[in-house]
Amino acid sequence: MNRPQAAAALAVLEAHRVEVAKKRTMDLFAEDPRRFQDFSAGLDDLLYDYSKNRLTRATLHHLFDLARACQLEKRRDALFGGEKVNVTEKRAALHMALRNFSGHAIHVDGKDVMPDVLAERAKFLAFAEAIRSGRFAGATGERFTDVVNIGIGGSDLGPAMAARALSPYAAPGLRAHFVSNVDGSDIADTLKQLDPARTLFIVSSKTFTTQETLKNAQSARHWLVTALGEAAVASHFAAVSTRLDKVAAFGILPDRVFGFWDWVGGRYSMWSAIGLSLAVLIGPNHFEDFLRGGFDVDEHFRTAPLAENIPVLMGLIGVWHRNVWGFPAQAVIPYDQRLARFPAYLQQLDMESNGKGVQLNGDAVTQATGPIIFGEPGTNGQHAFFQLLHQGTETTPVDFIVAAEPNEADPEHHVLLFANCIAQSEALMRGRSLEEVQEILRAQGLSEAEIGALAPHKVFSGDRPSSTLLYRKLTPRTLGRLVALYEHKVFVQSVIWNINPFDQWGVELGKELCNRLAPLVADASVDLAGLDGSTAGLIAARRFLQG
Ligand code: G6Q
Repeated sequence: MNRPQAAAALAVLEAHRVEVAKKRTMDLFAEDPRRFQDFSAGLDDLLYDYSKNRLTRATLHHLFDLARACQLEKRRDALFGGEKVNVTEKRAALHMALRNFSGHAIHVDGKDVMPDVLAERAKFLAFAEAIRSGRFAGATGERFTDVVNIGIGGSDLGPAMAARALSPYAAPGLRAHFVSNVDGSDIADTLKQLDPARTLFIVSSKTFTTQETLKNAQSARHWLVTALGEAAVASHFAAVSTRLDKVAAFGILPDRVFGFWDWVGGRYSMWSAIGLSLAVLIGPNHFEDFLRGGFDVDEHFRTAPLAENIPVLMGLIGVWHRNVWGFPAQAVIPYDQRLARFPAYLQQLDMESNGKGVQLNGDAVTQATGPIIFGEPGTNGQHAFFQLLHQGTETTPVDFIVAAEPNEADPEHHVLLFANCIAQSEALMRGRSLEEVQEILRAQGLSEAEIGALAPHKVFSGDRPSSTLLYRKLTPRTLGRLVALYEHKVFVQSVIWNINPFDQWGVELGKELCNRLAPLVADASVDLAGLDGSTAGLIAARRFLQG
């Protein structure tokens, strides 16, 4: 860190870690009967419990000092104030305007964007309703039963994650599908299940230049035209893009093209018309509830004091783990099967935003930045990679995410699900010492020789940190809150690290090289001279294998 105050605050935290490390987390609970109450924060029916992390009141105090040294509140206000916080692309990052229910103006370059936001939202939600009601039908007059979103990255992961999460809110008889990969098997496997007469395609691409999306859209168009003729394109295609000129060239009718703005980053765009497939599936009212969940968190993030501010706490505790303890990864484990795609969604949100090595001024960072994010739903993960979480040589902090109430009617499943979730966080914290293991094995009647051989394998170090996000039920509003909490957590960390979370230059080089290599892959007669040995060798091997 080359910002002196921030570096000083971080140095205080590093010294403080030595003190904290002298105590076990279990002892912190034993010494402080109020630890759960004091190390948790709430937002309506959502609770963030961070008491099982290895930290004390002094830790939080030092973390808030770090936040102040990095001018977190000023930077947050600049974000909400529409300043061009995305410095490398000279843009604001105002996805919050898409879920602004305050009635107040939000300015970008001196212009209130809210009238356009509300008009565009009304337009795409009216279209969603027309599809749902059957008012807009297919070319043969049949009602749409299947909606296929064609998009990738930020134009896919959010709506795909949310469509699964909110499936209990879907209209009966409507299915949403998501095609993203340029691998032809993705679209082929999807189309196999569909009847062209009842299928609506939504081509979602901010730039409308993305190779994968354009290729998939062309294949979908060909499939439709083969079955129903060229004229059917008008009623079976819609698009979401900021490039209306490029969409028109594809043959999609202007009144079926829904826009958004360059101040909405791709991975922050599910609140815009990029959420159209979700809006068709769950309907305008539920979609607005989802937006309201995002707004709840914006208000909380903007106004709650640092000590009660959930995204601030999440971000700073992440910094404590990443920079002071040196933990390289962060697991996110939803004990909610319908959040199965939430870790993948967060992978993009977090790793594309904070996987950076350069500060805002172009200097190299001097501390670690974004952790590796991974996860799978519990309880499945328990039977797979949790071994490493409990006994591996790296400590991996975990976010557990769980509802108090299921969407399903069967309460017995949920008792087991919830018990598993809290058992895992307890086990990670509590651990099991060698003495405890020896005692258990003795009670089981093992010989001392057997105990000596087996006991070390059954020891758990404990003190493995975790936080739990508990909410009443996975509703559209809850999902909106979860997504916005993580968005702002990522922002908080970017401020501490002094990096730009809103650009993604790291994805460009591969795209550029692909464009150069594709003609060499396509045409076996092209000479491979000038390529590195491995790249040339792999193309040659493919040519050979293809005969
Ligand atoms: C997200 C990224 C990226 C983007 C995709 C799709 O923040 O910019 O994931 O969303 O590359 O881009 P288009 O929407 O332009 O097709």
